[in-house]
This record gives sequence, structure tokens and C-alpha cells, in this order.
Amino acid sequence: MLQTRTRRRAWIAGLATVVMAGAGFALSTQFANAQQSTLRSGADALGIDIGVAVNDSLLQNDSTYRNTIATQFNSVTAENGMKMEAVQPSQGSFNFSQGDRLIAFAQENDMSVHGHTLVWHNQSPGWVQNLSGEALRQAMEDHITTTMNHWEGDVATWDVVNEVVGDSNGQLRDSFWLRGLGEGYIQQAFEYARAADPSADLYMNDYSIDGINAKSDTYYQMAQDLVSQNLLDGMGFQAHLILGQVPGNMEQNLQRFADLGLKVRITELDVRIQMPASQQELEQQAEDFRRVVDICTNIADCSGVTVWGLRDGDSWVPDVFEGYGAPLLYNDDYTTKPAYDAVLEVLGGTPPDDDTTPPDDTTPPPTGDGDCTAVIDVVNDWGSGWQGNVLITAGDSAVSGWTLNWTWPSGQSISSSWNADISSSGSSVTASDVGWNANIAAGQTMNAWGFVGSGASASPQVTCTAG
Ligand code: 9MR
Repeated sequence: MLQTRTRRRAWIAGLATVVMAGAGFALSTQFANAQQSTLRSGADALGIDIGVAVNDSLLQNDSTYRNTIATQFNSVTAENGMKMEAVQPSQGSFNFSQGDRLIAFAQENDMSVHGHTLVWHNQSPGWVQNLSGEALRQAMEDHITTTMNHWEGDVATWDVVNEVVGDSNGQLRDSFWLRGLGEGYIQQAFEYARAADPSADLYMNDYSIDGINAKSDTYYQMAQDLVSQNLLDGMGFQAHLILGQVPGNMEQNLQRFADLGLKVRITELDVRIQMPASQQELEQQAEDFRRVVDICTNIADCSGVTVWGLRDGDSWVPDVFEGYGAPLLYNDDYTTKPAYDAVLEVLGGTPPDDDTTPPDDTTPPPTGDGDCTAVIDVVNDWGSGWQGNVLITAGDSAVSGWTLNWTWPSGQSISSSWNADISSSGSSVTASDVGWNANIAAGQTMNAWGFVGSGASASPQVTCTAG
């Protein structure tokens, strides 16, 4: 059954399916206000995907999980079920059951499927990691061809290669694929994928390439090369982010890939918080989600945003980043978080509370133009570079905007930044707020923005001007 590459907008049809399938799930108030109250209706109206990574066992066993996803999202990605170790656990023996289940669910609910992933160094079975040379090349070709043929027309977009660039200097990742096949394996993978399903959009996908940096520069060069051979259709930016660290040049970065004629897509969005998360941090997280989704809606060729899991408790984050958690849109009891409301608003919806009169004790936003001070806090230093976070403290009255100035003592420079507008002239730097982080209450300190610096770390004196 062939699915076109165009976006699905059949919201009403999808909703009807959910109503019928949604026995036991109390949706009545949401349905009463359906056009305003789901992520999916907003994304459909904008013609973009709002996606979620799906856990196969929850999909099978938890009807609230299924119904929430069908109601709120128009796109799904298998969190693990389409990876090589799941699909081809032993050579030549394919198991499509998890992916088939997800596709059936997607089709019942008129959702698109983003395929993840064909060639990756992780979650690849042991047998393939022990091959090299011609045997490895043949195995890669067979895996891509058989998998894509099986789901031809059902999977609209594929992460053909995942995380093929390493974490330092923008070099290709030292993986068994690279060691066994040499640098040409990436292009080969795209050639096999294009031949296997010419109707699918083909993507590269990685983390820490959300801003402009050495790693995203490497992808930019690879993308130019693959586009010139008509082998690449899209670029996936995972966006596994840390609270308050949406890269300042993320939109510019995605736009440069879009300018190559590619779709861009935020593929695995989450924003992790050091636990326990305070209310203020959850509000900050909402602003981070808002910003990322806003970037996608600002770029004509952004095909959508996928969040990497539904509820905080479903997330991979606490297992990998000790002490961090709460990175998603939903609490474990399926109630929504401030980040959900923020995403809904960017997609043009109205969070339920917006329909009610604000409580009398709503604190008005600070409007003052008081004095402020700022310091650069060196939070990491790895010799060739360092990370600085900038803490701004308001004086006796509130601050409603800020501009910082300083001079580097010995040739430092900023190679990437988040949450501030920066301009530099020689060793002088000016940084100002980006709107949402303009307001600081009297006497409060905000961890307002940050950057990666090159050269030796430094904490020069910073002048802070409010207003
Ligand atoms: O969320 C996935 C988790 O359940 C797996 O254990 C893990 C194994 O590496 O992969 C996670 O998903 C990853 C995705 O496939 C690729 N980008 C990074 C994601 C988080 O690790």
C-alpha cells in the first residue's frame, strides 16, 4: 500500500478513528475543543509533523498511551523497534514484528512514520560487527534493501545513517562500519537506500549538531556532496538538549541545510533537567521547547518535530545522564507539563487554562529597568576549549532587558552560544537577551545563557546594562 510523500492533513478522519478506538479513555472535553486543544490539530493546520518516539511494549499494553499518542501526534518513530538488532538479530533472519505493529497503529490513526534507523554503530547485532570488507558491504546492502522493501510506501522518511560523525574535530566516527568499509560507506548506504525505495525521503541524523560547530560543519559538507548526487533529501537534528541551552544559532544552522534544498527535521527532542526539577526549571523548559518548535515553524522546509518519548518516565535520559530527568512533555500520570502548553501555543493551539480568567494573585511581569551585575562561570574546560555559563543578577529593582560587555584578556573567542544575541569586534564582546530571558526579578540571579569558548578559559569583568 503506497503512501505519498506529501503530508497527511486528514485530521478529522484521524480524530474519528480515535473516537471509535478510544473506549475507556476520557476525551470528551478535549473533543469539545478539539481544534484548539491538541498538538496534532495545530501541526496539521501548519502542514508539519508533530511526532513521538514510541515504545513497543507500551504500545501493546497501555491503552491510555496509545490513545494519547493517536490524539496528540500525527507522526511516530520506533524508539527501538526498527533498529538493526531488532530487525535482523541473526544474519538473514528478519523480524519485522515491532515495526509492523507501529505501522498498523499509524495507519489506523492516519499518522506518518519516520524510519529509524538503517546504519548505526549502536544496537547493531554482534554478527554484523564481526564482518569486514566485502562481507560487511554485502550485509549493509542486504539490510537496507530488505528492510526498505518490506516497508516500502509505509515509511515516508528514513534515517539512513545515524551518528556517523564523532564528537571531536568533526571527524567521521570510528565505528565498525568505518573501519570495515572505509569512508565511502556513507554514500554507498544512500545509494542502496535510494534504489530500495525511491519514494522515501532519505535523511542523515545526529546529536550535538543543533548549532553551528565542527560536527555540524562536517555534515554540511557531506550534505552538499550527497545533494549534488541526488542521494539526500533531509537532515535530522536530534536536539537532546540541556535545560537553558538551545543553541543561539540553531535557526541559522537549520536554515543553511534547508538552503541546500533539504528538508530539515528535529528528530529526537528532549530537554533534560538536573533533578529534582523546580517549577522555575519546568517553566524554563517550556521556553526551550517553545523556541525549538518555533524554529521549525520559521523554516519553510522544516518537515516537523519529534519528541523522544511521551512521558518523563518513558525517557532514556535518567539511565544515561545520572541525576538528570524530566525531559519530555508529559508527567507519568499523563497530565501535561508547562512544556506541552508551550508547544501547543507555538503550533497555534490554546492551552486549556487560557480559556479561564487568570487567578487574582497572578504576578505581573517585571517591568523595571534596574541595575544588574553579571559573571562568567567556567563550568567545563577541556584544554582546547571551555564552556562558560553567564549568571546575571538583578539589583534592587527588576530588570526587563540586559546588555553585557566585556573584553577578552588573551585572545579568547566564542565558537558557539545559546540564548543570547552576540556581536564581537576584536576582543570586545556584546551580548544581549533574546526576549524570553529578558526579565529578572529584583535580587534574583538567572543562569541566563552560555557559550563554548576557544582559547584558555577566562572570567573577565563583565559590565551589565539593564533596559
Ligand atoms: O531511546 C533509546 C533507548 O531506549 C535505547 O536504549 C538507546 C540505545 O542506544 O537508544 C535510545 O535512542 C537513541 C536513538 O536511537 C539515537 N539517538 C540517541 C537516542 C538516545 O540514546
